[in-house]
Amino acid sequence: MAEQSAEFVVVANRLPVDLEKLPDGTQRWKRSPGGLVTALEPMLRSREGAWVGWPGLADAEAEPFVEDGLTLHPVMLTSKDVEDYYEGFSNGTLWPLYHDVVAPPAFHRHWWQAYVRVNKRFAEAVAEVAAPNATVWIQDYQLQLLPAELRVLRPDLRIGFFLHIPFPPTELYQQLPWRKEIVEGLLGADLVGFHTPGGVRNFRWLATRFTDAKPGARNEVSYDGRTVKLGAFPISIDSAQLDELSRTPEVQQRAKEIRNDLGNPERVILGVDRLDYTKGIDVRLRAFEELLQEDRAGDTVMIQLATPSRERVEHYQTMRAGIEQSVGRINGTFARVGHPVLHYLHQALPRDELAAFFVAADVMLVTPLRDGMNLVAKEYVACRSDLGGVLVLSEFAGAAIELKESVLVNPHDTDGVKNALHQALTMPAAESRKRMKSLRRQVLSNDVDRWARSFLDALGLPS
Ligand code: ADQ
Repeated sequence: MAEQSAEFVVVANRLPVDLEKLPDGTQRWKRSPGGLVTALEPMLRSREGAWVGWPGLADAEAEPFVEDGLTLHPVMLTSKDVEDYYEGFSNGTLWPLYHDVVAPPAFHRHWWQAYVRVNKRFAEAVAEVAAPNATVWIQDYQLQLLPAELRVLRPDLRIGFFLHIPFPPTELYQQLPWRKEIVEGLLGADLVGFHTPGGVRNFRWLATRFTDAKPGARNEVSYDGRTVKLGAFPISIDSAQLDELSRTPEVQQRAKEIRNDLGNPERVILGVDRLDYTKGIDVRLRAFEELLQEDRAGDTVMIQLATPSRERVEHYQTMRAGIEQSVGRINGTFARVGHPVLHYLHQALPRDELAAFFVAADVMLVTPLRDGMNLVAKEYVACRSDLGGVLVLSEFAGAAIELKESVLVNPHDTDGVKNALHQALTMPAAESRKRMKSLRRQVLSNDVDRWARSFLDALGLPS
């Protein structure tokens, strides 16, 4: 593709393809599917669009290439960049800070310098591919300086930014030594999107407090002679596709096999997460353990599926050790030979297998201490066309605003989670069906396409 010719550009830390190094030293591309890719791919392809991002392999070289009308434009990172920009500032500073400091964020100047350096590199890459007056949509917390950097290089572009994680309460955000720079970075966009109205409020307050931005109409600020729009755009999933997958005879059969393999217990509880300290996996293990101790769990088996995540970051190593210790303790106390009460799989599962677990579970436990949205909660609902199952959901997940008919819990209140779990395990079918029906109405009518469309409409990209 010629330079500066993409009319629509998506920028994310990661490309939707991974670069892999084979044992013989050669490299190859591998697709890494995800909700965002599914939602944006048709739009990108029909507009001869481009996706700019890191292909996931440090110290590598790769050239841009075109696949089915979509240009994939790699931005390269050295091992030092990965250590300081990605594992350091993104995941050791911003991630815990933006999740209500549930783990202490670390502030290191050399991490910050790497964040600035890499954001500038992304800006140069986007400036190379975007056509005159093109629309650029930047994704997430790793690239918060990019809107302003890009505006300096290419004032002709229309720039949108969406944050996939929570934007924290103002007092917490103010701990950040580079708070002003990041707010100014985001104000380089024409539209800044969050999952919830709370994120909009926090950002708006900080923008007027720490920069020259002036409050404008309700969801706007004026800054640097421009109007910056702010908005809440709760993300969703490819609901119809998951609904369809979950109804297939293969998935239904596999769900039966799973229950059979568990010894056909009366009730199955499920947790599905990236292994992350924000997800409150420890919270739900504690609630289940106490129910077992009090002999209130009945004939119940729990499954926790956890995708390996950020395994080189220290907090993740200690958290994993803690969870695995709890799993051992709970089974050590309550299992019988051949019948664990708790199954823990530290593995990423294929989509159809995951759908079968959702179909097999009577109670879905989603208990993050903080979560931007939480797609797992929506995926569970999409898989329950039988109207079976009860969703227990943390009030601190963005999804709680929309999924009001779930059993809402405060994950900091162990008794509360325990009682909610008990309520879910013993809920009369008429009540749980009614709740699931209303949850499904929400999830099936608000899918990820609608999310993308509403953001791009607000940004002014014609359909
Ligand atoms: P995440 O923190 O990754 O996303 P989430 O929204 O729950 O959290 O998405 C996780 C995804 O991984 C889901 O699609 C889930 O099915 C999948 N997954 C988890 N465990 C798995 C396993 N063992 N095997 C296979 N798949 C597994 C961030 C924010 C969220 C926000 C999303 C989207 O932290 O708050 O909802 O981005 O904006």
